[in-house]
Amino acid sequence: MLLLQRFDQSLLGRAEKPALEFERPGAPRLTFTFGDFEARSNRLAALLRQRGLQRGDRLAFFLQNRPEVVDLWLAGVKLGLVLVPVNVLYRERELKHILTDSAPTAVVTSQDMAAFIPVGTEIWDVDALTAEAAALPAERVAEHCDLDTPLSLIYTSGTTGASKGAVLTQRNFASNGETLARDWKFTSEDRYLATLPLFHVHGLANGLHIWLFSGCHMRLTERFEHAKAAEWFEDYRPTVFFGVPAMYIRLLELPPPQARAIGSRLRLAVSGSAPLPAEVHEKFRQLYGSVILERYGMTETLMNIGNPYDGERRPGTVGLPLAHVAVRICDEAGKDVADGTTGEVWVKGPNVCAGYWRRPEATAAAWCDGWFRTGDIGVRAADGYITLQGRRSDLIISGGFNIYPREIEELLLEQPGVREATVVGNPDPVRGEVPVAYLVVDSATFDETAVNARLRTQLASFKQPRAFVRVDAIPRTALGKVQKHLLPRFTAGS
Ligand code: MLC
Ligand code: AMP
Repeated sequence: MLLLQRFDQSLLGRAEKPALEFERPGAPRLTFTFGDFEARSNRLAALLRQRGLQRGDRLAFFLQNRPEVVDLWLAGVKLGLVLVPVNVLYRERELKHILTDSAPTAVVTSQDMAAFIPVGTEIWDVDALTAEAAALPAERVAEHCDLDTPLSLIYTSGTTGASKGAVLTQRNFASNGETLARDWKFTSEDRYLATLPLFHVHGLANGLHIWLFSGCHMRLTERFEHAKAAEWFEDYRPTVFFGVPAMYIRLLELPPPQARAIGSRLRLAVSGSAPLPAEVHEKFRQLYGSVILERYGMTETLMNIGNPYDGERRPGTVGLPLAHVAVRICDEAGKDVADGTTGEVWVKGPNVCAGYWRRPEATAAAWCDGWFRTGDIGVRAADGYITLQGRRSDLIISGGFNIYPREIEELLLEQPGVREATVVGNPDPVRGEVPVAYLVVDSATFDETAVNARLRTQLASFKQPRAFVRVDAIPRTALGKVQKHLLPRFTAGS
């Protein structure tokens, strides 16, 4: 079934049903039916067409979570556009790269965020767009699309090099959403508390699509705020919650009676995007009486592997391959390793993206005989459960956001007085890891405050090194490769 036909089961089939409520600090709660989204996205599609957008054209959005992201997504599906979601925390350097590489017709953003967008980019204000669209007819506007029609370019660094756009097709979103809505037993009666950002695939491909496929109810928040979480859970009474480990760690702070009451209404709590410590899994079970379902996904493949809905949700593991996903654990030569032996996780299935945007070499390097090499290292137990053990690259994951040390290292090396720089992930109790920079500097010219300030304007806040550790030399192998494990251990205050 085509993606739009699948959406139509809610957009047309449940037109009168309450679909979404939206919370934003200091503003009244907004509510929408599925029929509202059908009409809003038709009007928006008509406007985008008037502005000259055609099938295959890119349209970026740089927005916090808000209902207009749903409008854009639906209008994009209807017109066969390629939407480029951009992390709201990205700053000059990241934005410039993504916008140059994807070459969108325009970037849709809000007034408060427009100033971050590089000069020379066509900027469309989201409120102005919505107001203008409201005057257009609500009749369905749609182009013919099939499942191979690209729907989104989502930027990820993959295992190496500059950030690349993964070309995700309508099939990728359709197959993943359909499998999850079924396997996680979603019904139109479910209440989904959506706090994950819609600019990354966990919240977008899993959350948004399961909601549209099942016709359940969603409360969308602008972002996750741990100070508000208790209030949201109490007030909305969700049956389903998706989060990253940092969110679950925050939720452990709630008083036991309140946690127990929330847990009694929650039929499914899903964690992913970073490793969930087994101890958090256990503490959450004790406190909430709910066993977290840990799952594993990535931008290029959407979701791959997950613990079962029915059956054992084994702490520390990511569970079993999804119904439509084939998984191999391979050695360096691409041969399958035996169960119990560590190797790289390779995947194949309708969830895997079509390749990297305009980067045939990177695509050729990441695929082998139709299998996508994830770069994640894992091991399969005899009963099929897979445990992730790390990455081939030195990726840092902070609060579920990915950080490629090289990007920060390159920027540091451009700073006056920095002779050598290397960035590593330091353990953090809430975010899992935070970046720390080790520098060899020329003390006469290096100015830490100025470097810090410069990095803030260039990079997302989560990539900002939490400390600059000055060392006499960066340990290297005879071939010059940095030996990060030999760096002196950093502890706060050291
Ligand atoms: C986070 N911050 C935001 C923000 N989200 N700022 C503005 N808008 C947002 N939407 C910033 C804060 O300003 C702060 O900056 C820092 O992030 C942490 O914020 P916090 O309030 O202290 O939150 P904390 O309790 O630490 O939790 C952080 C978090 C955030 C969980 C809210 O890390 C987050 O939203 N993570 C989700 C990432 C995600 O969706 N990943 C999926 C990738 S897809 P400062 O300056 O203090 O650092 C994927 C594949 C897959 O990986 O399928 O799994
Ligand atoms: P992204 O590029 O943002 O899509 O991030 C994908 C990466 O997040 C994967 O390649 C994994 O390294 C990591 N990841 C996702 N889910 C999990 C999980 N449950 N446990 C450990 N790592 C995870």
